[in-house]
This record gives sequence, structure tokens and C-alpha cells, in this order.
Amino acid sequence: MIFDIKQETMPREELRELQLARLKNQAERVHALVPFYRKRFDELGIKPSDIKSLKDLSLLPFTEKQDLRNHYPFGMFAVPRESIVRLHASSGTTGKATVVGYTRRDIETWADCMARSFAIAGATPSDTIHNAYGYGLFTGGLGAHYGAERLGATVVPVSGGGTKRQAILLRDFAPDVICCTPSYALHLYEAALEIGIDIKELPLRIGIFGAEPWTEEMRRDIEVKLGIKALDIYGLSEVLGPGVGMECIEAQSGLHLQEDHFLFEIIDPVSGEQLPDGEVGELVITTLTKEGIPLIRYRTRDLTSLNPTPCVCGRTFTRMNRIMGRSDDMLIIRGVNVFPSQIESILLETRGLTPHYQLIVDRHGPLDTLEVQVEVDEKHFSDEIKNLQRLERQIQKNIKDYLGVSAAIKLVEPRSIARSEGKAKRIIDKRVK
Ligand code: DLL
Repeated sequence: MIFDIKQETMPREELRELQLARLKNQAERVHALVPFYRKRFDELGIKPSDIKSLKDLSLLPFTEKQDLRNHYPFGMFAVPRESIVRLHASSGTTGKATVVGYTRRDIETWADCMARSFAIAGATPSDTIHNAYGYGLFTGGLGAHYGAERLGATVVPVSGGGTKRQAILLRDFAPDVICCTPSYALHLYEAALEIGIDIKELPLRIGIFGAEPWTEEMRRDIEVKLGIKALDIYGLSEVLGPGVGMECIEAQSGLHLQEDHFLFEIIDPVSGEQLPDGEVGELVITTLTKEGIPLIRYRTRDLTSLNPTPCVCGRTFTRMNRIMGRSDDMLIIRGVNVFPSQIESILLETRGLTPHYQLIVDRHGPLDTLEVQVEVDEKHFSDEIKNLQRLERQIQKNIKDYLGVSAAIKLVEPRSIARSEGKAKRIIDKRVK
């Protein structure tokens, strides 16, 4: 089912016209209403009326997370406080919180984007949706909640935590769809088994997983264990919350981007130049309809590529490939760039390991070191020491062969790595900053 058939299947030419009209309007608004943008435009000698085509987007200045922080809490808002009906904030693992404000219309747009996303994932109005994204300042819980209601589904607002109780609710309420982080889905699976509930035996059909990077290998693992289709959802609080991109159940290959509400570019993170479709770079998003906190060319730090080829599902919105990771999370180990997701892929391809791992980065003298801690499964844990040592050497060799990085491997006991109720903490960086 396509939730908004007119918008989501719009011919590309028409879509581009709509985007241009909205971009012009957005540029006028930020210039008139947000002192930060007026100053930036003036510094660059640009007027909103200079935007004549979508190509002119590249004339406009970038916005960075730091700009939001510098204007903490409300300095980037484009409407008076009376028009803001909701605030959200991202705690930011890497610094001060960023605060976002929504007008009534922004909340409507968001609910629409999320309702579309549920439908893109194959959910229907007759489904029950177990929403285990955290409710609160994090956008996951309320974002998915409003979208589920907008779709007309039955929403179970469990939020994060109380994992065993969640397993019981999954059994008793028999939802069709679950929303949570991919790492939490695996945690829930284990916790359910401990109390004799095998999620695979339940009617659950679809998982809508996002808010953290994950891999194809992790998808397969979740699909097999939970007996569901696992789909990727993307979003970030600065531009909306969840629902900016959603993978369709038909193709399960990339996330459709909500191009009537946002413009997407991929840039070279160093030079800032736009890159052609298919090339990996940093995702940059311009909001086209946001009222509360419109953003021009927001640098997400997320690395991915775009895939403009038509999709079997019939939607005309471009697809984005799975996020590889954040540029902030890229590790540079003795000069070699590595993403945690690349290590995750290797670990999950190895028999005997579980998807629970942590990367410990340290510095000894001038050299960065990487230790990979990964849980072995119950069966392998009781193996002889020499077999475990062989397994360690094999992982070490694979990481060296595929990624060119020397890592120390530490196999740890099942269930010894802390489980998260939201975003998993994969990297422990002990280097002095
Ligand atoms: O994580 C919004 C969200 C909630 C998305 C629920 C999906 C589901 P923030 O807390 O602001 O917002 O974090 C945004 O999380 O810039 C990415 O680095 C990362 N992220 C979000 N979705 C994905 C994904 C929410 N599907 C930041 N794959 C983003 C990889 C993701 N990374």
C-alpha cells in the first residue's frame, strides 16, 4: 500500500518543480526570519532571489551541528515561541544537546512522513505496532507513535526498557510490526528466550529498525532469529526525526527518501563539492517544508550514496544506500580508515560469534591500537582453549585481509557485553582527545 500515492509516485520532472518552488520559499523564509542565515547569505553575497534552479542549491551555505549548538537552545528557530508546539533534543554522544522545535504543521508533516514509512515497510492500518523506541526528548518514540496513528494502526507505546515485560507483551498482544534499534531487537530476542518466548513463533511480521548503523549481516541474523522482515529506517532530530528515509519491503534495497519535504545531496566531506549519484560521501539535507527550524544544507556527517534507479515498488523517490557510519565514528588505526560497520560484517560472517561486540581504541605511544571484543555463542564458549585461539586468529586474519588493519581480538563470554535499550555503544575510545 502506498500511503500518499500522489506525492510518492510523482513524475520526477514534476517533483523537481515542486522542490524548486519550495526551496525558493524556504530560502526567503530563513533569510527573513533567522539572523544566522541572513548573516551567512550576506557574507556570501547571496540573495534568495539568486536561486533560479535546483543547481543553485550549491550557492547556499552549509549548516553544521556546531551552528545549532552555538545558538543553543532556540537561536535557529524561524517562528516565535508561541508557534512551537513541541521540543525535542538529541543528547549528542559528542557534546552539547541540540534542540529542535516543531510547529503544529511540522508535527503533521512528520506524522505523514512516518505513516508513509510504515506503509513503505509493508504495514497496514489493520496492523498492531509495538513501538519500543524511547519516548521523550529522543524523537524515535513519539515520531513512530504519531505515524502509526496517522496510518490508522493500533500502536502499543511501550518505549524502551523493561525488556522481559516487552517480550510478554509481544506474546500477549501479538503485534504485526515492531519498531526499535536493531541492537535492541537482538537483546529482546535473547531476553524473550530466557523466559520461554520464542519471537519466531509469534505472528510478528515486520521490524522497522534504525537510529544506529547496522549491516546486511546483522539484518540476516535478525531475520532468521526473529522470523521477520527487517527494514531500515533513517532520520535525525535536526531535520525531522525518524521517517526521512525508509526501505521498502518489495525491494529491501535502499531507503526511499522523502524528496517532497527535503533535498538530498552527497558531498565530498573534505572539499564540500557535490558528488555524482552512486559515489559515497556525506549526506547533506535541506528542509523544504519545515517551519520551526528550517535548515539549509545540513551536514549530517552520515556517509552513504544515492541510487536513482527506478524501484519495483513504484515509488519515484530516490533511494539512499544503507548508512556506512558517521564520519565522526570512523577510526583511523595506524593510518587506515575503518568503520565499525565493516568490522561488524566480518564478525557476523564468522561462525561461533554473536552480534554483540565492542571496539576499544587506545593509543600506545604514537600508535593507535584496536581491540575487538566479541561474545562467542554458548556452544563455542565451552570449546577447548585451542579452538577458541584458532577462532581469534581467524578473525584477526580476516580483519587484516579485508580491512588492512591489525586488531587484537578478545573473545568474551556470552552476555558479558552491556546491552543497550536504545542506540548501542560500539566504540570505547580511550585515546586522549
Ligand atoms: O536516531 C532518529 C531515528 C529514530 C531514526 C528512530 C530512526 C529510527 P538522532 O538521535 O538525532 O535521531 O540520531 C541521528 O542516528 O545522523 C545517524 O548517524 C544515526 N542513524 C539514524 N538512523 C540510522 C540508520 C534518530 N538507519 C543519527 N542507519 C543519524 C544508520 C542511523 N545510522
